[in-house]
Amino acid sequence: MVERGAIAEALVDLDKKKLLAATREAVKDGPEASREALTALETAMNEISLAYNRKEVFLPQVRAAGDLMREAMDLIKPVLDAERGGHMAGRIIFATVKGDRASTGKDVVIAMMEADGIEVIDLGVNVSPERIVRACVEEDVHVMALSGILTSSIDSMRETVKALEESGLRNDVMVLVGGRLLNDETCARIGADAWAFNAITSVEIVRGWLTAKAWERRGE
Ligand code: B12
Repeated sequence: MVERGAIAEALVDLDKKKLLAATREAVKDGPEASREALTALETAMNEISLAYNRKEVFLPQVRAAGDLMREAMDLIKPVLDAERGGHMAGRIIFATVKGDRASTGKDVVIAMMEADGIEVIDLGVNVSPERIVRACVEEDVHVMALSGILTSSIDSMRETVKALEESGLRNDVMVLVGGRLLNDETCARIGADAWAFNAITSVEIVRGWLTAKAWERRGE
């Protein structure tokens, strides 16, 4: 069994040695324990960003925790890749929208999706609507996931969906938006199909869309 507490605690304490040791332990226990370790990393990362809001930690600590989280995820990924044996449930595009440079939330959601067998084309941060739409065409994907944690990102998400509409592809592409600052009202304003604020819900939504080929069933 993974000591989920040990992983979260080590990340919160920025204790690299302890974090990597606890992650290696989890990885040794196999895919299930590795998935639990990913969830522990996400929970701890969210806790750290909330502690920042309460002014209990400062930006350099949040950034250092993000870097440590990525190092731990690098240990977990090969175990989950090996479990899947190359079989992927489908491919999606993922990007942090124009004007927003946040990568930590995006990276943890992507790791969770990949752990579930979803192939993710990560376009990075601060990505323009045109580039995101072009990638959908070039990669022939039917799901687009947009990340943003700034209030201004809501407008960027709206612009991205508009660009999709203008390209004539809106009905062929399901749009998921996240983070934390979104809700039903902003999701509707953006024109997205769904929103989520954590990795587990994101994975459930996207897996459901891929399995049902949701873009073919619009209006049914
Ligand atoms: C770290 C950080 C930064 C770092 C980001 C580094 C990096 N590589 O990511 C840096 C230093 C670049 C930064 C810059 C700025 N930041 Co900043 N930043 C933060 C901070 C402290 C933590 C964010 C974080 O990493 N959280 C941890 C991750 C795991 O959580 P998350 O991002 O929310 O992701 C989760 C969910 O949202 C969701 N999710 C995320 N993406 C997606 C996508 C999909 C599709 C789905 C379904 C779900 C999903 O799942 C994730 C996992 O659970 C937040 C404060 C906070 N409490 O969030 C401020 C915060 C976001 N920043 C803020 C601001 C103002 C800025 C700056 C404008 C500051 C400035 N004046 O320069 C700049 C903007 C730069 C830019 N253009 O992007 C404000 C935003 C206010 C607002 N409402 O607009 C915040 C809220 C701080 C505050 N309280 O004022 N920031």
